[in-house]
Amino acid sequence: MAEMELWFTEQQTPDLGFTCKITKTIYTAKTQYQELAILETKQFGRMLVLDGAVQTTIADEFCYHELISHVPLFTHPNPKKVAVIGGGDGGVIREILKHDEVEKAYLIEIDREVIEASKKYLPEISCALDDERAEVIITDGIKFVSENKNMFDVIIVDSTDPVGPAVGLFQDSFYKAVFECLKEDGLFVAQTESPFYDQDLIKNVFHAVKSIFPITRLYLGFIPTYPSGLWSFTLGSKRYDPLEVDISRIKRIDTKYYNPELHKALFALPTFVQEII
Ligand code: AG3
Repeated sequence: MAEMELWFTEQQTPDLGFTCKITKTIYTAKTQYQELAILETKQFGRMLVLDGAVQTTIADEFCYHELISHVPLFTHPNPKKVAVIGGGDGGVIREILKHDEVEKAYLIEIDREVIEASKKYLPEISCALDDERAEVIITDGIKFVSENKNMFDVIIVDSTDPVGPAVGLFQDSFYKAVFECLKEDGLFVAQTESPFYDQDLIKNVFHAVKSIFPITRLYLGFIPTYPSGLWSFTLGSKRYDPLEVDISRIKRIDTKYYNPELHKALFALPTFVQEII
């Protein structure tokens, strides 16, 4: 008898699904905040799923984690204190710690169980969480940024989609608190979903950030397992412009997606994306 096939589908839109064959359900849990699953997929290796949405996979996590980390960290000339809001899998922390000048990287995650499951089942991604320069703080990111002022050089918002626990991370009041939480020359980046499916969100976030930060830029990357593959990131900065970076001074670090030649090219937007903002 043929072996039974198991498939996981993320319903990316009401009318579209993204389906992968799975060989094993490694772990599932209903946490205080969301439903969590770690799946073994054939195509992408292990996959972290939260509330039915693919967060990261072993095969393509580098695309997202490098893009959301190295663009801001190579835009700031001397990032020493960095905070990640969300990002419980630890992938962004791993990338941040590739920068020698970073003294401390804080992971501000609301859901302890995401960190624990990632430490146990996704060691390739979570490996840097035990580094001595990393510090994990389990708390609500919104509360954290509003209670700390003038503290970070760079803040990276690695949230889930704007539903459930992450809704508040896409609101104007949060970006204002991020502004206050940054030092006088600080900058931040947030993941802001797909330019194919989330145009209203991208537009709203861009204009909210623009009304608070002197410099606001949108950049794009390709992440195979996310809706449409094309993904956006919004950067708000008090002083440094990613488009003014002297790319000849970017240090070589070990990356598979990011490189100095891409740094500015990522900000060149297709016409339909220019029209969103
Ligand atoms: N955070 C962004 C995931 C968004 C994916 N959306 C979806 N599949 N519908 C990723 C966390 C990785 N550290």
